[in-house]
This record gives sequence, structure tokens and C-alpha cells, in this order.
Amino acid sequence: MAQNFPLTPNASPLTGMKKFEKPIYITKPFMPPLEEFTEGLKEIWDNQWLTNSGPLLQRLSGAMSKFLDIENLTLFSNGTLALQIGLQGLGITGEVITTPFSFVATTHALYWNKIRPVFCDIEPDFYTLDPQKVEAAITPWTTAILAVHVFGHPCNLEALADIARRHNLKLIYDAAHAFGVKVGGKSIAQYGDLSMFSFHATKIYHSIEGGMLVFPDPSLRTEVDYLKNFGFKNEVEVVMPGTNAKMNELQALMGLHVLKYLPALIEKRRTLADRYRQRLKAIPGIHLPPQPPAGVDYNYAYFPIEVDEQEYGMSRDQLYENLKKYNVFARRYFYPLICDFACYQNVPVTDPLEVARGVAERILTLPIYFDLELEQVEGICGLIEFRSGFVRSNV
Ligand code: T4K
Repeated sequence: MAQNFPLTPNASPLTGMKKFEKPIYITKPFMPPLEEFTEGLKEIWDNQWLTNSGPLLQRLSGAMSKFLDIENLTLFSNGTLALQIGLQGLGITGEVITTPFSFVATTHALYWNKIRPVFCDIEPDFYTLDPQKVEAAITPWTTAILAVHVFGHPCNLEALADIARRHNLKLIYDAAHAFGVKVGGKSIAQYGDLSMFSFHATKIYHSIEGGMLVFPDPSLRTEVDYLKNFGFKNEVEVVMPGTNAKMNELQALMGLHVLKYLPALIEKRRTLADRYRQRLKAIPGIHLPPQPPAGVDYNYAYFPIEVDEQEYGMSRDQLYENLKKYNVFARRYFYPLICDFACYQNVPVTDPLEVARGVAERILTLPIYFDLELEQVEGICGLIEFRSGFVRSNV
């Protein structure tokens, strides 16, 4: 049965449970050394070239190609516009099977293309689309699957590719969380007909705001490049009603600098995630996702836990509110489900979404970012652990 948190903030000599002095948010963007960034700014000042495919953008594009070992990619002002344009570039229409357990932009990108989302359930371990449910949701109007590597966990790549091949559907990945993830030694960007990455400030890798499309078909490149620049083919020809979704030079500069640190960013998060696992694994009612399967190089983009109210003795929402009192701002990513937002409530949903509904009620993503200290992770775990009444054997 749920109970109130017994401690008031700042008043815990008994347990050492103190309110953190400064707020600890779910994430903090990594800031490269200021001197390095300033050097790059000088170049931008000299160039007097701020956007529209400038030299730094070209450099970032090259660096990305090398990093991902992929030729066909193009950069955008943000991930949402990248996905909208990618869908348009592939000519997707009708119905698209997608997940309700994601950031709302996944479905918005369909809506902006007048495509009907068909929400389908997820699997309970890594929260990605359940291939069996996907297959059951296919209708004569289905043209594509839009799956999400949610929290950076790879979808069931083989099963989805098999379904897409057998039903002649495009397979599109919202890989907003999955930058730096590898499967079988290959970048996750190398799977499917199209992948979108977000480089938003809250992501493991960022360019302040930014996005990228990666695709195996080189002929898509021209189309999406026109679409992100008003449809201009040259100075006097506009070949399609495009929009403005160009990455600017300041974004590209940040992207170039942060990319150098990516291995260190992943490594630090791995250490933090290991500590969370160690400290939380034996707490009754706190469930962690399994370790990523063999062959997956994970990026530790998020640290989700599930709170079982009965076992833990407190609901997810109570834990979330109580952590806030101690200056810990965990997030309920992704609650509510996208299909439950007012703007999508009129979309018919036939799948009962049993797994997704349960996960959305129990999920809590804990702070994880480069500047977070192990002691802070200890403190957060202490708050979670204390409430459970669980006593560590080494205390
Ligand atoms: N698909 C998926 C699966 C996505 O997750 C996203 C974005 C997209 C598509 C769309 O990609 P973009 O168009 O954004 O490139 C945040 C991000 O704004 C959003 O990019 C992200 N997903 C989503 C999961 O998280 P909010 O509304 O939760 O952000 P906000 O402003 O509450 O920030 C979270 C915390 O981060 C703050 O409490 C403090 C910290 N923070 C944030 C910013 C912006 C900082 O410390 N510094 C900062 O500059 O959506």
C-alpha cells in the first residue's frame, strides 16, 4: 500500500538522505572545452558563412560518413523535420505501423505527412515494437513500419526486416536515441530503409539542435536535400514544395566538437549505468531492463526503471514526486502513451496495447549524463532504496 515519504527535505540526520544542493535533471548536455569551441567560432567569423551548406556543415557531414561508415546521409536543423522529410522523400502514404511508446514527435512526423498511425504494442524487455503484433496489424493500406530504438535499445532488426520484405513495406527507424549504438559491429544506422537521428541538446551526442537521415539508397539523397532547402534545384528552379530544415554553422561546429568526445561520453554513462544496476538490482519492486544482448554495443542513452507499486510499496508517480522534493528530476518517459494525447485520441486503436500501457504506468527514467558523478548516483539510489525499506548488507 502506498505511503507518504517519511522524510522532509533537508531533515534526515537519521539516514543521511539529504536534498541535493542543486537540481539533478534527467540530463545535461555535454559542453566541449570552451577554448576549443571559441577557436571554431573564429573560423565562422572569418568565413562570414552562417548557414546553407557552409564549410563546417560539409566537414561534419564528412566526419559522420566516416564515423558511421556510410555514404548516404544528410544533416538537418532537428530530428523532427528530418523524419518528416524522410517520410516524404520515401513517398510514404496511407497507414504506417508505429509504437505509442515514444516521444510524441515520432507520430507528429506521420501526421504532418497526412499518414495514419497504426499503434501497435511493444515487447516487455526493451520496449521496442513487438514484431508479432506488427504483422497482425498489416492491412492493404499499410506502406511502412516506423519503429523506434527507444532508449537506444535496438529493435528486433531481423524480424522487422523479414516482415517488411515479405509484405513489401518500407522499414523506417526513429533512431533519435541510438547514436553510437552498434549491432554486430555495424552502426545501427546501417539497418532499414531510413534512420533518423536526433542531435538535440538532451541527447548523448548533440549539435545544440540537429538531426540526420541515413539511408542505403543513394537516389534518396537529392530528394531530401531539395526538401530541406525549399525545393531549390538551382537558383532559378524549385522542383518541389520544400521547407527550411537546414543545419547552421554553429550547430555544425558544436557537432564536430562533441563527436570527438563520443567514446568518452559512452564510457562514462556505462560506468554510471553499471552503478545504478549494482545498487538497484536487489530492491524489491524496482525492475531494470535486461543487459543488452550479445553483439550490441549500447550507448547508455537513458536509464529506465519500472516501479511495481505492490512490491515497492509506492507508486511510480509517488516516487517521481518524492525524488523531486530531494532535487532529483527523473522523467516519466514515455507517459502518457502517444495515442492517449488529446490530439491523437480520435485515432482508432485496435491493439489493446497491453504491454505498452503497463510500461507507461511503471516507467521512470533516472538521471544519466557525462557530468553526473558516481556519488550522485549513489545518492539517488539511496533515496530509492531507503523508501523500499530495503537495507543493504554492507551498511
Ligand atoms: N523521436 C524521438 C524518439 C525523440 O526522443 C525525439 C526527441 C524526437 C524524435 C525529435 O527529435 P528533435 O526534433 O528534438 O531533434 C526532450 C527533447 O526536447 C527532445 O529532443 C527529446 N526527444 C525528448 C525525449 O526529450 P523534453 O520536453 O523532455 O525536454 P526538456 O526541455 O524538459 O529537457 C529535459 C531536461 O534536460 C531538462 O529538465 C533539463 C535538461 N536540459 C535540457 C535542455 C534543452 C538541459 O540541462 N539543458 C538544455 O539545454 O523533450
